[in-house]
Amino acid sequence: VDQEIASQPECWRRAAEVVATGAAGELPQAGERVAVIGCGTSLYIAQSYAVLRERAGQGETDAWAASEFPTGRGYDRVVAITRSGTTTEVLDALRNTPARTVAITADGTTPVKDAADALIVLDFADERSVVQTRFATTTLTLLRAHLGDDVEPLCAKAFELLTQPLPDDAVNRTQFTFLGAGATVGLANEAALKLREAAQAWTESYPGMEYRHGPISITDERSLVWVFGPAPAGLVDEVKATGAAVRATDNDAQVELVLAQRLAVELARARGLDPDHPRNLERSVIL
Ligand code: F1P
Repeated sequence: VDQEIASQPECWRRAAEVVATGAAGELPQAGERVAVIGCGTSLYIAQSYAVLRERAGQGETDAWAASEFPTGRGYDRVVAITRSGTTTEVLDALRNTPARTVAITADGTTPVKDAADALIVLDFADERSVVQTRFATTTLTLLRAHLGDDVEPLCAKAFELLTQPLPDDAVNRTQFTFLGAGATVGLANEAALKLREAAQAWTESYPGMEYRHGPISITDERSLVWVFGPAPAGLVDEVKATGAAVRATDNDAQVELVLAQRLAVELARARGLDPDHPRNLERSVIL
């Protein structure tokens, strides 16, 4: 997983090339009503992209856990994210929707190739670790590049964070809460999932404003509260008053996620766990 984490800036550049060369032509057109579906990590990337696309004025965009996808709803296009291309709920949703479908996957030889109308294969971002890191962020980069985002500054910042120290004393904390807003909520969810999967850590994630409505009660001096994207006014002071450590920066949340991935790995090793093979989890969940 270390190498997979470290190779992210390079993979992001390649994703931008995929878009530049027109190979992502099946991604949604402006004005289409779009659903983005996935499970676990792939769902959280879908959540982030849905907000980005809608805020970019490209059209109504909803993210769904594939298991909850209302197949009868009138979407113009469904975008499925699935590294393995074998996840049962994703395949079922693709087979049952009347909408035009495109799947983003790491392996174009799996059942998703028949379930989706079109495929975008990011094989260069595939992974050996069960825990997803670079496939997820490379998919998000592809989608962001398609919306017109400049990928290069993200790569440069990610390179920096690959060697930066982890947040102070983070490895010794016992509770981790990730907060986001808008497009960063999905990334906060993904960071929390990384620590859960790799390190069996107690993690939570919320929209920053929602966290104030109850979840802050679990925060104390053993917690690290990590804000992805701009912090809502007053939040950092409220968290500090609990005694928790807070990390809030101006960094793009996708780049902060890289640091959170590194924390997940370090935390796993500090706890004597193998970050590549989480308890009770396989590369693909097939039901
Ligand atoms: C997604 C998934 C992840 C999980 C783990 C295994 O599958 O189940 O949610 O965290 O990494 O894969 P996929 O549909 O993207 O292959």
